[in-house]
Amino acid sequence: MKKRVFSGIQPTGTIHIGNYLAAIRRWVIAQAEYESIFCIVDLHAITVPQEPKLLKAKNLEMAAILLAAGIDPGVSVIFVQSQIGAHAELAWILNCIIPMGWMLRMTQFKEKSQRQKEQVTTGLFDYPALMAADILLYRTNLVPVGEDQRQHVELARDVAERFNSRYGPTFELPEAVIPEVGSRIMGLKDPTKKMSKTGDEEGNVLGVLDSPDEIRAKIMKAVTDPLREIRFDPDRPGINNLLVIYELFSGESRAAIEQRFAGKGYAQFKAELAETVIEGLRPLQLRFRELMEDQRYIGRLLEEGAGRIRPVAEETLSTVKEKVGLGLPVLKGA
Ligand code: ATP
Ligand code: LTN
Repeated sequence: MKKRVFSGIQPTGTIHIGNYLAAIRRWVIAQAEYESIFCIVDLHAITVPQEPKLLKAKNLEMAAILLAAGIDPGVSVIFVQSQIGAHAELAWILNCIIPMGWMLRMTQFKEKSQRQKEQVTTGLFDYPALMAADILLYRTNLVPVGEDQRQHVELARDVAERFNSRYGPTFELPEAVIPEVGSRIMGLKDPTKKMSKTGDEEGNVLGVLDSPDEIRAKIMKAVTDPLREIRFDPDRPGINNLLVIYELFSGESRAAIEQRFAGKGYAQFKAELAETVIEGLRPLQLRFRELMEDQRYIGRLLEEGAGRIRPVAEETLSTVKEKVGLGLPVLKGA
């Protein structure tokens, strides 16, 4: 039997090249080999305040980006999380078996809650339980994500083990699949922190829908260092990040890249990087614009996607409820 892949992305902020290189582009490759399900996680998005109309529009835009990137709805399932009620319901049940201590260790919550200006919600704290529900509902084997999600996928695995040992074999144990290169694309302005969809200043984030001029301007202004030597070196976060981006968009080897730019200046490297990124994103951007002309088509695909896998989610949920003892016993009488 084919292994099953599941992953999710929040319909918020600017979809950036970190999301694209570490997640979306790898999902496109995964779908050829694995049975794949990709989820637009709007219930995760509302863990921080969202403008209601914009959130709906973002669900649609995110679907269009996934399709434009090459997710094939004839092969994979794409759907919006809130359209399948079982996610929230399973998350509640998992809440009741996840020790608080496990949740308190989640580093993303610590970072996000420190950065956030508004009041931090219980939902933001509980985010990993909902993510575990997403993964476990579909008997997922592999979860392709960026480095920042490793701890959450491990939590999902721990929850599955705990449930299985308490109630008998129920869930598959999921495994994170994280790329060796590009699992953490850094900000252009602050290359010591990951590029982020939300809360990053303009110029730090390279959006997959950015125009060629925006891409050129942002890359030319990206922070480097005074060493003027174009070489992969994790101790030089600015230039290293730009080289990793070049490597992933060009598909060239590190040796070839270093050779190509030996003795050249940062300005020339940046100019070539910008053109490589522009070319790399061009097909996606063209297809995106076409798709957005027919929003009904995208809506239908999302409905169909949810319709196709809802039975899987519901079956898992009803097994879980049965094992936990929710609902009524077998009734005697007429
Ligand atoms: P936010 O920063 O608002 O939390 P995000 O940029 O992390 O958003 P998500 O929707 O949370 O975006 O993530 C979607 C996928 O992109 C996840 O698999 C995540 O690991 C990956 N990802 C996010 N940021 C980066 C990055 N800078 N480099 C590589 N992968 C990333
Ligand atoms: N938390 C993830 C998005 C996400 C996800 C998932 C990823 C929600 N549910 C299930 C993989 C599997 C993030 O990228 N911030």
